[in-house]
Amino acid sequence: MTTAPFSTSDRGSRRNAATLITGAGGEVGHGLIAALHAAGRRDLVGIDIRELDRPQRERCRETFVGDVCDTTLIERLQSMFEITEIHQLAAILSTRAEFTPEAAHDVNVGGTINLLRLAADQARSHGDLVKFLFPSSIAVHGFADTETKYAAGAVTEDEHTRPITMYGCNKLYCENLGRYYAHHYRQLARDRLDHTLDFRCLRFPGLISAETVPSGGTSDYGPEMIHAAAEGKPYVCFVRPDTRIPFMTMPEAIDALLKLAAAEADQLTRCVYNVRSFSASAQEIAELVREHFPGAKITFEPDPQRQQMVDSWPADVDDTAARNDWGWLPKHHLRSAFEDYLVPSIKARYA
Ligand code: AKB
Repeated sequence: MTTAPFSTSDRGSRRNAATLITGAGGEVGHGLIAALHAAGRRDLVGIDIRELDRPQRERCRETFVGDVCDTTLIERLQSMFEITEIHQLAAILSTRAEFTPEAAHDVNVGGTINLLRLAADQARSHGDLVKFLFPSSIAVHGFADTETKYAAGAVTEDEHTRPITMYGCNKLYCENLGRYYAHHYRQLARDRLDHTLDFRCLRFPGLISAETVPSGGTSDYGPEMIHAAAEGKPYVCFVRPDTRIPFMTMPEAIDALLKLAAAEADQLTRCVYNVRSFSASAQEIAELVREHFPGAKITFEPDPQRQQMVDSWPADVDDTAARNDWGWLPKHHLRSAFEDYLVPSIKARYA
């Protein structure tokens, strides 16, 4: 745990200004902290259950090794910082959550409520809105069978939201919690605040990073396949070749978070936005991997349970609302994601 001396912020209080990032050591956390630091932000406070690596620690004003379910830690943050922005990235992803669903609920929902409460308490104490960025997921959608899935095509934010995973249930509930805290929190209390937080949410598809390898997700077959080939290792894909879901690269995901965070509130017609760069089948990804890594040994051995989870997710999502409200535009399609980002970056990583 690193600490810094108290300083008097420009509000005359004895608390440091802070942008709080939970799950700071995760895939999105790595990219987000690097991007915010590169953009000149020097108020970053990172939290993770494991100590952050040195480059991450050096990009943060302070870091804490701790659990978002730990209310003592949350109270310490309340006493130490004037928080104006929170990125609640801490989560147990869909595969890992199906082994310990109650623990996933504790982290994904209990942790998020703790941070929403912190944001509301901060708004009360320093008098400003707290901007709250929350990553949701395509896992909030649920299809009973692949025929319905493929007939639906690219779904909007409000279609087919009947998740079959604990992770998807958690994310869908937290989307509604964020809307509640932002607009209806303590609505009968005489001392309620009219505005506590500015809740903004992205529903991420499968994310593919060249810098990090995912763990605990069910869309991980995409990145796992590429990283295995780059390391010269065989890969056994746990879904069928025809399995199709939307994906985006990690840099695009980080850019989308920053763009949504920077949007003027009056641009936004909703709290929750779909984003995606391309829809791809496992076979299409495998073909591009073999094209760029000719020796790649990729086989398919579907795991029926994980297959059912991915089959319940949409083949694609409609990102029109994000394009119209705050100018989201994907940078890549499938082929350019490989040629312009994944292959050169991953080859450099494993060189
Ligand atoms: C997962 O696979 O659980 C996540 C997701 C699709 O949100 N990557």
